[in-house]
Amino acid sequence: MAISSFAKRALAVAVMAAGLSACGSDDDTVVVLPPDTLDFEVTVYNDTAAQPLSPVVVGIHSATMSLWSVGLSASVPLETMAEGGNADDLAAMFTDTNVAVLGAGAIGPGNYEKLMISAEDRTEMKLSLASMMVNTNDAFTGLNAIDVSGLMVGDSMSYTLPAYDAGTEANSEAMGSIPGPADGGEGFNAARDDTMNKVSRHPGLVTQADDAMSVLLPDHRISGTVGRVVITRTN
Ligand SMILES: [Ca+2]
Ligand SMILES: [Ca+2]
Repeated sequence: MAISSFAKRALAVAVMAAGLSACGSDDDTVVVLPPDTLDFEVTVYNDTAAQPLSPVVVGIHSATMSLWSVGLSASVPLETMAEGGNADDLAAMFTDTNVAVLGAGAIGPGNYEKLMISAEDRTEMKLSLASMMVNTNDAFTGLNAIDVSGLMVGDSMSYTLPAYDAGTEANSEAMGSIPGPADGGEGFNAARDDTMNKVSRHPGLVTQADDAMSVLLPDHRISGTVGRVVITRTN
């Protein structure tokens, strides 16, 4: 039976204390246990009708790191992912003991992908995830700093995926402005022509039923949640 991360930390402290108490005697050996690595399986489900999800970035990080904050302007790496679907720069934000993995490819409507990620055991273990709905200007989804430090081996946590607006590109859904298969238009553009310039829950897509300039059809709409994530600790 596996020992919980908390129990291992307590054991490490006890061993260290025993080592320290031995100082001054003939036996001054201090035992330092190597950091444990925790393994997680992260399954991402796309529940939309017609919105492929761009290759997902999943990371585990400290409490001081955050990929975005609702109400604040998006970072350039988030803007890059939310407008064009490329999460490489977001993944590069995970440095030192913060780790990230990228999905193998886009996740189509009704499909899912399992990603494996391992991270050094520590007190703060936050899991974040991000992906673009590619038939949009700058709509994305994800999880922001979910605490996985207390998850036991074999246990799972499930979350629904909300739709966010990066606030970095106007929601015209016009021809030439959407990188996904509904349009094949532009992805990332460094200009910020969305008057909000802040991350928010997505207000809803403009379709041809709303505005003849839009290239989107009713199936492209996103309402409520766009998918689910199941996080399972495997080791
Ligand atoms: Ca927008
Ligand atoms: Ca932009």
